[in-house]
Amino acid sequence: MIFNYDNKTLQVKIVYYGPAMSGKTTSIKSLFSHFNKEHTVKSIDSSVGRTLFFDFGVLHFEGTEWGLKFLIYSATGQDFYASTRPATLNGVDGLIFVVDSQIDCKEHNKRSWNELKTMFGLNFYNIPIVISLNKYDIFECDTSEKENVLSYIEYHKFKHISLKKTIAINGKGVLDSFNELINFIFPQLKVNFGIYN
Ligand SMILES: Nc1nc2c(ncn2[C@@H]2O[C@H](COP(=O)(O)OP(=O)(O)OP(=O)(O)O)[C@@H](O)[C@H]2O)c(=O)[nH]1
Ligand SMILES: [Mg+2]
Repeated sequence: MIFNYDNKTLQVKIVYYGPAMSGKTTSIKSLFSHFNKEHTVKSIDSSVGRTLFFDFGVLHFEGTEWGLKFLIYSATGQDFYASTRPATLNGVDGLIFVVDSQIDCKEHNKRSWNELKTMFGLNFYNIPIVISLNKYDIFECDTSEKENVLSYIEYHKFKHISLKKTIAINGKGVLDSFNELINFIFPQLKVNFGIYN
């Protein structure tokens, strides 16, 4: 988190993290579409739409005295580019962990979570985090994925954590997850971005 006293702006970094193809890029684009800013998301991706390094976008909100600037990234889920993930996570203030709720993704979700955990050490549990159980629209999607995720994330160790069902392709739960995370980062603010849009 960076306080810029010159232009009275508070800068906050948020990263969407998770296994390959879980819906990180779709979630970011859906979030930005709530603010009519979808076109401002910068993606470095392959010809088939896979994220090579990261996606990046900025959401800026003006308060009466201070402005809030959210720098929003997604880390690549592709293991070939795994070496770029620590740089994307550097200085993060809050995480959205995007789980692919389909039956055959359990191991990918768990592996991605464990990787995330090893990158932070004990400080991991101080980072506000929202777990987005994504792709809830897919009929073969496993309703027990919530229990599965809960079996390894050590929920009770975190200061601020919650789980939300999301459908990134139609935006369901995406703005909610973002607002939840911001309220974890600023518990005293009680913000609800996007409600007037
Ligand atoms: N049915 C369904 N499909 C989804 C959902 N979210 C994302 N997808 C699809 O899943 C595929 C992967 O989505 P992306 O957003 O590119 O996934 P990603 O996590 O950014 O993938 P990488 O950048 O490769 O790590 C795309 O075809 C999306 O349209 C969802 O909620 N439901
Ligand atoms: Mg992506």
